[in-house]
Amino acid sequence: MRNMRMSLAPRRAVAALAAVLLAGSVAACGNSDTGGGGEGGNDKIVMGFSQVGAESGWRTANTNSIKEAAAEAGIELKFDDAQQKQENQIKAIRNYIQQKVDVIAFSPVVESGWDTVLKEAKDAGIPVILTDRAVDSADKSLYKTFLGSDFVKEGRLSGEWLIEEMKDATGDVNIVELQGTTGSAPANDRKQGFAEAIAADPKLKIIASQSGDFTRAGGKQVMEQFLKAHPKIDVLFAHNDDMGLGALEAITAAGKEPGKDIIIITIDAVKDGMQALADGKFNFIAECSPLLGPQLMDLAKKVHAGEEVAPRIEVDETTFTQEQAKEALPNRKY
Ligand code: GZL
Repeated sequence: MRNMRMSLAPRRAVAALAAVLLAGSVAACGNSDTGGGGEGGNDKIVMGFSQVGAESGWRTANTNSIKEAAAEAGIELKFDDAQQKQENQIKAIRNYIQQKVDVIAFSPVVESGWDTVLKEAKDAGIPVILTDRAVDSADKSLYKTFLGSDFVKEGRLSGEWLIEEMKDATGDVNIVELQGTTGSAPANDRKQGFAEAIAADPKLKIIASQSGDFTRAGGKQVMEQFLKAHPKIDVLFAHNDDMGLGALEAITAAGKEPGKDIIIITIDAVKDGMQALADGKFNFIAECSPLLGPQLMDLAKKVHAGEEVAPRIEVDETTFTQEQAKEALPNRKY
């Protein structure tokens, strides 16, 4: 068979064409979903976030902090508002698993019922970060870390202020309590911390305690019931500012002066609560910072890079009296 030798020129063209095609295919592989998570395979970290809802001023400030921090950190944020329903959070987390995000973060509306979906995320190799509220899972390997507040301390500081405030009072001091969302970590822990603190003075008595679900409407509705059922109420302890603000309407409608006839203690220190404190309608607020966004994004980058992170990271917080609120208000970020 005649030796089918090709001239050099066409061979070089063929080799050059092959090299171009090969380089192109390698580049395409290099851009595949190698680290960007989610669709498209870009190199941005993709975070799936499930938020409790939009029930309070605190939650709005928390959502703003997370969205602003994600943009600042160059993290692609998929965000879902669960409208305070656990089943919506579980659905959102399953969607994020399907979408193969790089990291999942969420604020669990209640403490229990998360093990199954968190195990699905773990089996999918997607790290989970808890923010704001905690879960009661015994298996701590189901999430990388918790970033948020010490709610027991917030309740305790509230009770300790009341002990001092009432140290010279004579006779029983009747306290009504507006609890946060039933089964949530802040409600459980704030109730515990407050009760432990006031146990030091037997004249301080909680005569009624009910959930207002962290909303203004809930606080107003339950306070109306408290006022109808109890002729002598000396103190209101509300687990957040918003329920306290709702209760203000019920108290004034009942012809009583908030901050004087009924001493009001709340938690959060959002702007509207701090204004009520400065105006003398509230008497004490224990701060609970919603500005978790920047720390959450730093943690997401560390976790995505496989770095070890502390199992629990608590945020710095303080407390406010009426005078301190007047000084702090002009500089409040939320
Ligand atoms: C506390 C947070 C609580 C706030 C409420 O970290 O979970 O939920 O205290 C909010 O205002 O609704």
